[in-house]
Amino acid sequence: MPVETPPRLRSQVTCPHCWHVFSPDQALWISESPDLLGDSRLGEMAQQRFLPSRFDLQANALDAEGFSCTKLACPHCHLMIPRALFETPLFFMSIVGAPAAGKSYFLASMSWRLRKTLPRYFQYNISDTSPEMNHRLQRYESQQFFETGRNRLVAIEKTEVYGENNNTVILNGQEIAYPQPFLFSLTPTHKHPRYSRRETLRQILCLYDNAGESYLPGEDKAMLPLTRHLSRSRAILFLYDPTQDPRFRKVCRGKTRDPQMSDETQESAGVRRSQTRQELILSEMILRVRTHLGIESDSQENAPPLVVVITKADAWAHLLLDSKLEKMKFAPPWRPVASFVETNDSHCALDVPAIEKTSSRCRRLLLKLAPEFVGTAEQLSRDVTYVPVSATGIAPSIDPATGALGFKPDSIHPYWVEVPVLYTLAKQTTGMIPLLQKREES
Ligand SMILES: Nc1nc2c(ncn2[C@@H]2O[C@H](COP(=O)(O)OP(=O)(O)OP(=O)(O)O)[C@@H](O)[C@H]2O)c(=O)[nH]1
Ligand SMILES: [Mg+2]
Ligand SMILES: [Zn+2]
Repeated sequence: MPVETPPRLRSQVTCPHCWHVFSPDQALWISESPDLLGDSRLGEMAQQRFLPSRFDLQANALDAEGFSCTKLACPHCHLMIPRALFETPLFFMSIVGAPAAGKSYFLASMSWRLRKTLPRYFQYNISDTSPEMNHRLQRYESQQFFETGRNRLVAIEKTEVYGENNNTVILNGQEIAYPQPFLFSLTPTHKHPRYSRRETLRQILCLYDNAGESYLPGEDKAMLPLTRHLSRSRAILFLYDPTQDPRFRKVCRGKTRDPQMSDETQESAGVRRSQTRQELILSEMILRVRTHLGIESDSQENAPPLVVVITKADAWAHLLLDSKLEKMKFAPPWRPVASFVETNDSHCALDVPAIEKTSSRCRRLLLKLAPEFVGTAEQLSRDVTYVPVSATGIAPSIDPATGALGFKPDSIHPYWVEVPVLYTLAKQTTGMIPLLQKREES
């Protein structure tokens, strides 16, 4: 067995809560003694934060009562930062979209599928960096995929702008609400072809589940900096929901039973729709990215790549599929490049030409039905990819008792939900996910 060398401390750490960048020696420690309560930023019930002067033999700080402490906190917002962030780079990705575009469903299905796909096909382990911080997402995953065998509908609640999704901090006497980050540690297994360079291949994926309302024009406030992660993002996933576009609803009429595709469906039937058109939300997002990154208004330099994730594909993908693709039914876009006989696993490469071909088809469809959206998207970045996904694989049913939309867990079969993240990791990092560049004609 090779001897593991301990990972090196990073010279700079980015706080996943407030995005403050600091050196590890500025980190605060969180006291353990039950008598040391009260913090200037987090209130009187929070454990005290402190800069240590005494350590135990394991190099853990000792608090004023002599308790050994293990948890660290950000020097700016005082919120807890998992220790893994002091050793592993953070890979931020922003998920943006109108209210009811399908962000929370997408996030839950994506993380559930990544837990399976990454180890099975790409020889990567994925784990919750902090189970406490990922708690809400885990709850969604369990509800959607674990509570099978029950004959009742389940639904993910609407994300509130202000509530359990935020951490509140007092800065200069003002209450500031930051969004709850979700963190996933990605580490290559010993079967990964570049395992010998594993130190450079570890990443912590950082995602947020904002309410759609926080992306509306005028909603980016200093007291509610809920979407400032945009400026840290290595890629932006903009979720476009065709069921919210009357032009898509028109061409899908009679072709799907999804209540969201019906013009007649009212809010009382459980269907939510944004009051603001989706390309206006995209324009607002572009403005925020440019403002926070200091990019000139018409420049594409330094803009992050944009993945337009077209949600609820189960309701509209018939517009895209030719008979060949129809047969493939969104086959996973990766192919084995090596196999391991003893475990029956394989190591796969991402089929980039297949993804790009699907992207071109989606772009053509959007150009036909929503051309202004394509125009706006391609103003931000030269690098725009269109990826269809379905977080559920099926249309929601209306619960006769409550009138709300829901799904039977047994009937949920997502497809392509992990593709936007795999594609981004493959393109933006070196060696994490191999790419199949040239299309092999079949
Ligand atoms: N047909 C279909 N419907 C979906 C899918 N994913 C989500 N929905 C429906 O879309 C609605 C909104 O989904 P959410 O994930 O809550 O939307 P959101 O973007 O998180 O909305 P906010 O929290 O308000 O910002 C839900 O009522 C779901 O029934 C999908 O893959 N297919
Ligand atoms: Mg939501
Ligand atoms: Zn912070």
